[in-house]
Amino acid sequence: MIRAGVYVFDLFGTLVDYGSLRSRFAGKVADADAFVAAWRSKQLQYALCATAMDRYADFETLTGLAFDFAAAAHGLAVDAAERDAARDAWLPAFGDALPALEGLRARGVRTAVLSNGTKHAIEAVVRANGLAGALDALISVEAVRAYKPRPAVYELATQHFGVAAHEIAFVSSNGWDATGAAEFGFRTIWCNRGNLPPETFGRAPERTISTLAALIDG
Ligand code: LAC
Repeated sequence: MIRAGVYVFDLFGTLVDYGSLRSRFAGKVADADAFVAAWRSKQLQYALCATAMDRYADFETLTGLAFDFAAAAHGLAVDAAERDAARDAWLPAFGDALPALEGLRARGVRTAVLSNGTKHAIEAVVRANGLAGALDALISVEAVRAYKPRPAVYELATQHFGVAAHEIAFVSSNGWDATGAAEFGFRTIWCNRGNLPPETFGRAPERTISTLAALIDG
């Protein structure tokens, strides 16, 4: 395991599972997997655009706008109430999340979430999944009104814990997020849940794992 006193986690896709949304749209669109992938991809694109354009809107707002785009692209007619319900749907934690957090804490490691989500959304999903007791801090990008991989976002974690970047291990299932964190100076672990090829742009992660269980090996 990477020896670091602080482990910081991405939230959506890393600790909690977007995949659960696929069943919500099965039968409503021709290809629910493609619809959810398009939604997620547009959500991240809007977050990157908001950061590049210095035109911040919170992640829930961008998620709703991305839903509208993906729905139009996939021929899904939605009303606003249905869109908001999908946007705010409960996302379950991956089964490996709580044991990994608890395992790290048992080794004296401090743990945190650093997410694009609003503080309100992060708290809600962490609490609903019973993860709150295993996390020392919930850090939202809201404080800097920009999104990962802007360095100022990763800096929120070093500021919070009062440590240097190389004293933090950062865990994300998003390759681009792991790259951004590595560029910032974190010791970075890419949890390659999707069995994807490695990113080809930017600094490579120090370690690649396929589930969070591997975090507490060794
Ligand atoms: C987050 C998204 C990027 O939780 O997964 O920050």
